[in-house]
Amino acid sequence: MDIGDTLIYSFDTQFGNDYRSFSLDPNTGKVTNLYPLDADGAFRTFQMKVIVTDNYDESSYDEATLSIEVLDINDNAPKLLQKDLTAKIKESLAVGAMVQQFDSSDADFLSKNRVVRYALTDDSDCPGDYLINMRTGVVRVAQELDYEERTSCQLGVRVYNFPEMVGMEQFGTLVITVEDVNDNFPTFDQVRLAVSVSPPPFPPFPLCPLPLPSFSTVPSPPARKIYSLTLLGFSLRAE
Ligand SMILES: [Ca+2]
Ligand SMILES: [Ca+2]
Ligand SMILES: [Ca+2]
Ligand SMILES: [Ca+2]
Repeated sequence: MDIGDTLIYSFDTQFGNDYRSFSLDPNTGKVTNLYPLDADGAFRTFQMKVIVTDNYDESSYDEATLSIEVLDINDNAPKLLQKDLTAKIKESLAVGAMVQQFDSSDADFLSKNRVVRYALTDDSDCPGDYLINMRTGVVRVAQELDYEERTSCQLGVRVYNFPEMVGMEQFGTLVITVEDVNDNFPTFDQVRLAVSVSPPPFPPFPLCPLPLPSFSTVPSPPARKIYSLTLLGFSLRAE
């Protein structure tokens, strides 16, 4: 470079198309991106040629290759594939059995920015009944269920990046419906019942209307309430 020379910078437009994403200050050589850069998209690396000329002698020039790699940062929160899930289970489902599973995706490029964890939020209306695997998102029964005590439950679920970063999270819900099974024995209101009948007439004996013991049990629709009693050789069956 001679004293008084002015250097002019420009892209070599014969060398690919990557230069179209950048501007080059012809006087300072400063390269600026024209569009937002995104390591998570298809354009993570760029390569272009920069030519520098002496404005007094354009035959005098030099060139350099400029390679640009866009580095990934954690700028995408994990997203639940389905935010709101439901499940129907029987009250007899064993402790530890799977109820439902949350799944998620994370658009970040580097695996370290895609590490996700799952947790139940504190606003569940059945605390302690269920738990979620922090790594797999599988929800399981945590303690014995009882339809007669609780017939449904809404769980709040949070998926978040680990290590935690502000805003890198999403929330979902799981509504669980508990179905009844016949898990209660019927019980009589009276364990002893006194019945008065007239002396049996001559055979054939007519059927005697008998006061039947009242019957009670907690609701269990699938169950039929059947009982029978034997009196003086007569068998009586009621359903
Ligand atoms: Ca992320
Ligand atoms: Ca990213
Ligand atoms: Ca029960
Ligand atoms: Ca039941």
